[in-house]
Amino acid sequence: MRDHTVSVDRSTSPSALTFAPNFNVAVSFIDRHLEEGRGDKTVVRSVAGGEVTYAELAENVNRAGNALKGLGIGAGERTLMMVKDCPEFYYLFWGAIKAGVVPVPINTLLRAKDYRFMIEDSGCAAVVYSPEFAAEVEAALEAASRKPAHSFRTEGGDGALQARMAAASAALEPAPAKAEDDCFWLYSSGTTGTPKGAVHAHRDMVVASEHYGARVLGVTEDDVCFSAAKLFFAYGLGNGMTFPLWVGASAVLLPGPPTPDSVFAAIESHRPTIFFGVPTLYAAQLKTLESDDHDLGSLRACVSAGEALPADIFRRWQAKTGTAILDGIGSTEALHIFISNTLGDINPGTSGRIVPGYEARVLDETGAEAPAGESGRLMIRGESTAKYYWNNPEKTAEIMVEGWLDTGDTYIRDEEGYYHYCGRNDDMMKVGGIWCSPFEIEAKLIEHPKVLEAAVVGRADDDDLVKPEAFVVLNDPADAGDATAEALSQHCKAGLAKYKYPRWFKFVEELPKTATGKIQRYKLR
Ligand code: 3UK
Repeated sequence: MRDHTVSVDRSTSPSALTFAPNFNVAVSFIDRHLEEGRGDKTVVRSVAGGEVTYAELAENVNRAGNALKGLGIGAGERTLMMVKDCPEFYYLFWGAIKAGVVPVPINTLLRAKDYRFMIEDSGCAAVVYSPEFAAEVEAALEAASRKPAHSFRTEGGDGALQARMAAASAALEPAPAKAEDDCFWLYSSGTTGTPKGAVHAHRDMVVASEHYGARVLGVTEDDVCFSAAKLFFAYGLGNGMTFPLWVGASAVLLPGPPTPDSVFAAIESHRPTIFFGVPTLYAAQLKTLESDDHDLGSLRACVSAGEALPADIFRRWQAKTGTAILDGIGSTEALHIFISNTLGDINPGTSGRIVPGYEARVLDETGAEAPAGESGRLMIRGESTAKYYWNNPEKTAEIMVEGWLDTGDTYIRDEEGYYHYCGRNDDMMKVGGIWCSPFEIEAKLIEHPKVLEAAVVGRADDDDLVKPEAFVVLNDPADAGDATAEALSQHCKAGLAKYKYPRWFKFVEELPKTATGKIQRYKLR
């Protein structure tokens, strides 16, 4: 087999994948398209304006890779990316991989404190960021005890990525690699709330793009993918980049925040065929559709993940738009969706059935497989799962057990093989599809001078979607009331990522606790 190629046999389900012994995945996703004659085809359409062809993409990937190499960033060193959804995300991510550097896309909604942790934990050689995130990223760089040798913006003057790319060579040989070698990381904050770098191999994006993208969604060259979920999430990375690149399709990129209006406008002007959202956004879009009409006629499928899609939202969306929403569960560690509804097999209110190429087990408390209809801990296995957590052998041993991944979710598999989501095994919650740690919000509340103690739990809103609710013990009970609730809400909004502030406050005299003083959040839910 030629270097850097993967053979795909679709005569079986799942597809059989065979990787060349020397396999740098950037060649399959980027350079292959020039050989296959797609050089002049548009690969990226940015809502901010501008289109990129496959030939331009390949050249810019080489330039970005050379820019990193030119700085002396060596094989296996990390480059953190706080980059909005724009062509430079593609250039930097693939340029790094092609040059043997490990890109680490980071959630751009976070704050300096979170970035500081990731900078120190990763021991990165470089941090590259969009100007929009400069205040939080630069504050983190300032505070970090272990600083990267290089930090620069994607755009805006000398020293920015764009300028460095312009000065770099347009030719780059792929760094040697094996399909199982470390390729990129994604930070996940499931389970404990402390971010953990999940280390993914070169083959992982191929596996997820083939098993779920090409086979379940049937993404082809003719599709135009649009993900409201950003590229820095594993979900968005697949939807808005690797799925289209795997089959030679194209992607629409929205650099700003995905609001119902910005998303509808992008769909109407760029006419994607597949749309990827999260339940909270679908609920907000449905509200907008009550008063405004929008043309969603280009869509052949909609996808939802990140948290469970309530059956009611599925039904209202289908009634209003004529298009089904396929709910599927994925994770950062698995890279993408491993249990899903499909266009030919939809069971609203469930996560669907296992994606061919993955295996699932539901385990009871004793570790034995639970019978159909009974709930247990969901474990999954597949070829796209992360190899280990960076710097965290304890969590690796706890969550990645003999090739199986402990999802931290409770599920029921029914007689027909549909998986029903029953909640998390820990106190973590998903808000708008994004991790939210009760501990972090509690710590922020306790900083406020009026607060003695706080406990945060998830509570379902009118759309059946979970948002944080705070139970607060005040130093002076006489302060209880709307004014204090508003002050605490502002305090949280100022110090935490925006989506994390409590939507409801309850002032209580004390919190339920165990004998050892641990808050019993389940009693508050
Ligand atoms: C929860 C769901 C019910 C569940 C993700 C698609 O969400 C993704 O990754 P994360 O690491 O979180 C994983 C956890 O989120 N979850 C995700 N989807 C669903 N719960 N129904 C769903 N459909 O707790 C899971 O363990 O942020 C989603 C593709 C790639 C991803 N990384």
